[in-house]
Amino acid sequence: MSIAGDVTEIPPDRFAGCLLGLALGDAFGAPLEGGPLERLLWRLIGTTGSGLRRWTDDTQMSLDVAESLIARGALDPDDLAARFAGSYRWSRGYGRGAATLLKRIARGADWRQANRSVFPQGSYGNGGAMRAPVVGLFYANRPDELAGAAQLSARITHAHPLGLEGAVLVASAVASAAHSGRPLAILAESASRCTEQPFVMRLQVAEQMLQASVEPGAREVAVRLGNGIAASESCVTAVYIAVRFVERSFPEMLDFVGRLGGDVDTIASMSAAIWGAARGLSALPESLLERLEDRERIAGLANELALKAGSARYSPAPQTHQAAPLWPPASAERSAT
Ligand code: R7I
Ligand code: MG
Ligand code: MG
Repeated sequence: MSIAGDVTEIPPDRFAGCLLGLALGDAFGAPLEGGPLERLLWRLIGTTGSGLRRWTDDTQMSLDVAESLIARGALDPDDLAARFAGSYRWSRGYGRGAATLLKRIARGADWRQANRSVFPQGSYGNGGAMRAPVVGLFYANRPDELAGAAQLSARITHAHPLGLEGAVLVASAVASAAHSGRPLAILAESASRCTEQPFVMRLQVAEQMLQASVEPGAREVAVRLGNGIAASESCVTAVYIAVRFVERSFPEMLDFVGRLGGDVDTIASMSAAIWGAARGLSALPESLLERLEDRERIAGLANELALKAGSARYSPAPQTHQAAPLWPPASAERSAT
């Protein structure tokens, strides 16, 4: 249930499913990302000394968000910016613009200026969206704060309206998945938050694809919904794939994302975070988890985040009528942010 004001407990298993799903999608998608040079590089640096699959910036920044929320109890952009900058390592494969501006923040720049110092309108890359699942989980029981928190978490590095929109979409999809896990509800509830045109149009295409009698192949999905590094080229794709595969197995979903090409690690990590929020840790394959870098650390953070989200939970005002919308309308959200 995700009715605004109706607070339901989200089991810790779903927090762990989301965070570990995200890391698995990232770590197992990374070898398939990019052109021949990037793949060669990842073959050299894509495993830890003990042979585990390394994850990339998608997971690193998500862990930064989790640690910041646990430490601060709410989205604190200054704390988060400092963590992003402190965690930056080139070997995690950050986007070029993000790498430049994180190094500027590490040297003392204020994120409020740095976030437009590479691209004048801010980045429209998917780097804000790829870490938004953590925000979606944490704010899942506070739907009136969720979009604002997702935007703020993205704005530190991705101030462009399309970069922000991707974060809102992915955070909303995770919140909906953690509550109900019902496929079409995930799509409808997250779509109701979107107003930017490339997203709105693609969400309509995604809905049609989900209702069609014949499922499109990976190539068609890549062409019609996108498989690129821009938020508008990858976030709807990830939500569509999570919804399509939420009642099937995790490896089937990863296999499909691998065949999309393009920004595979990020589309896989966002899809897998939504899938994991709906299905929980117990549905993730042990055969993949046992090969993942830092599995125990991620599981521990998920548990701490669940505890913190529970204690910071929204207390609804007494309801005077039962006709509340599933989520607050997007216009109300945006005017509050
Ligand atoms: O979005 P970002 O953090 O990158 C995330 C991606 C994921 O796939 C990760 O797995 C990692 O591989 O990188 O990094 P940004 O540098 O902010 O954006 C990514 C790219 O989008 C940039 O390097 C640009 O190529 C492009 N881009 C833009 N190009 C022109 N004008 C983003 N914003 C703009 C823009 O405003
Ligand atoms: Mg990456
Ligand atoms: Mg990527």
